[in-house]
Amino acid sequence: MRQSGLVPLSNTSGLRAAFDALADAVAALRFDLASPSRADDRELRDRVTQIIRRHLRPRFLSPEAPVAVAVAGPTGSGKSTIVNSLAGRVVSPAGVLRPTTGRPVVWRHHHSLGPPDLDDLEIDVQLDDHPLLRGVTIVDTPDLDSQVRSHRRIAEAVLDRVDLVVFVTTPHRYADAESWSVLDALGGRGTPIVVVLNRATRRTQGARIDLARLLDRAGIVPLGGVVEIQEHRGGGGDGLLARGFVRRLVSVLEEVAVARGEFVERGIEAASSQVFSGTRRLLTALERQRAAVEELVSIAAKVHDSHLEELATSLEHGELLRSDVVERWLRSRGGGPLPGPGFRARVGQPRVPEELRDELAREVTARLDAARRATEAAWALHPSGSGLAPLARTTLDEVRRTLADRDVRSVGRGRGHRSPRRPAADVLVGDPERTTPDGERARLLETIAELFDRQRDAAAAVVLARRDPVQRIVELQHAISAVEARLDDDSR
Ligand SMILES: Nc1nc2c(ncn2[C@@H]2O[C@H](COP(=O)(O)OP(=O)(O)OP(=O)(O)O)[C@@H](O)[C@H]2O)c(=O)[nH]1
Ligand SMILES: [Mg+2]
Repeated sequence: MRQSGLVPLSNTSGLRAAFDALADAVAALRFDLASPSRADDRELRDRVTQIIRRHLRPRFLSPEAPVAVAVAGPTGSGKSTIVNSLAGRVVSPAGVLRPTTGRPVVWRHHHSLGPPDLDDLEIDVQLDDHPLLRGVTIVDTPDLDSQVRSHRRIAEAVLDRVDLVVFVTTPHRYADAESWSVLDALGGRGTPIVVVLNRATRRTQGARIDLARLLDRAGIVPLGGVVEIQEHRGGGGDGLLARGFVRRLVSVLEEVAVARGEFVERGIEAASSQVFSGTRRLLTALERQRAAVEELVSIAAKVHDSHLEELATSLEHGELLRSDVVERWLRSRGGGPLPGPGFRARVGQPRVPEELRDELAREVTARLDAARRATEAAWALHPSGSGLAPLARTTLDEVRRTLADRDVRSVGRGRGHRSPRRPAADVLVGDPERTTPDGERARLLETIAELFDRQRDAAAAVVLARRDPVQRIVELQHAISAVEARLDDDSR
């Protein structure tokens, strides 16, 4: 699968269509089968879909729109203060309570359209005619690390849809794990990053050097190096930093605005790389799902096989029916011998005597039910076994009908057939005086096995109903190949 490549911005309609088809194929995945990774798999599905629909698509439609920039970082690092200071007015209220910013604030030019598409999120929009906004649109985001977990999700959704990230941290927070999991992810997909060390003082030189070292180790080359903003004391009532504090950041953003096209392309590449790696992980998750389905189906098959085997053994030993029923039947026949090899069942006459037929049906039904319950119990122990629909019971009625049907039919087939037919009765009561009527037993077992097979297939259907259809997986593979082919064609 493709990593990344140059994405030309002229004539992107074919590429856009290929990405749209990929988004549809990804969005169609259900991940209905339970699994330890299901929540993550679904989140990844939604994320990949959103990156295509809300980053790539709007960018292909508005290639000329400003570079989309997110300001992100830990709570209280001064993100909102910095955005306000760039604007020269309060566009995103800053505060002493943590966390402060709960929803993204988009600061953009009056006339700018296009990315980032945040229509599915609750946002505030601040329109302005600040000269910086001709080249960049800036989004202040909620924190990545406060108690309010939803903030991180919202911030990451924004990060997925911008071309560049201004990461704001402080000498106290720069090494936090939360920050680094985001920085590593951004670095991994190649998103350009501006790193701001806010509230720097003469005593925090060591922090700046250490931060630069950590970035270097992570393979991240921040635009303009580590941009320091000095700690200010007090300040105006509106909490804005004096111009001089953000001068360096302004000039980095102006350079970004000048090289707009390059950053837009890098944004597309980062998003594409995220889509490719995300799709790869989804395909792996589907492979895991396929394996789990196979295991669950094979559990049902094994349980049914072993129950059928037990039944066959009981039958062989003449112990399938309850002994009191058998004795009652033998007594009712006056203790006479069982119909032997000379017995000829009349055409259409069932070979299992009526008195035994009901008991046989009851016993087979009970064994089927035991197999059903054992299947459910074994499934419950499997990581993907929860949430499956309950298995339908094979009813006594169905068992009766099937046994009677085969019984009469097999005799019926004997029309004009002169050879003596062994009755099923001695198979059932297992008269030890007789030679074992193997053929007869096999015939009866075959009918019972048919009932077990039917129930086992129904169990498999319950599992298969929760799997993503094979067709969907094929569509996904085709869609990703089509995007790759497009990118290869276009970059040639
Ligand atoms: N004294 C001083 N306070 C600052 C400085 N920078 C930011 N602050 C204060 O730090 C607090 C947090 O600033 P915010 O801009 O709200 O921080 P944030 O990163 O947007 O925080 P969240 O919205 O919670 O993610 C505010 O009370 C700011 O006034 C500074 O350089 N000096
Ligand atoms: Mg804020």
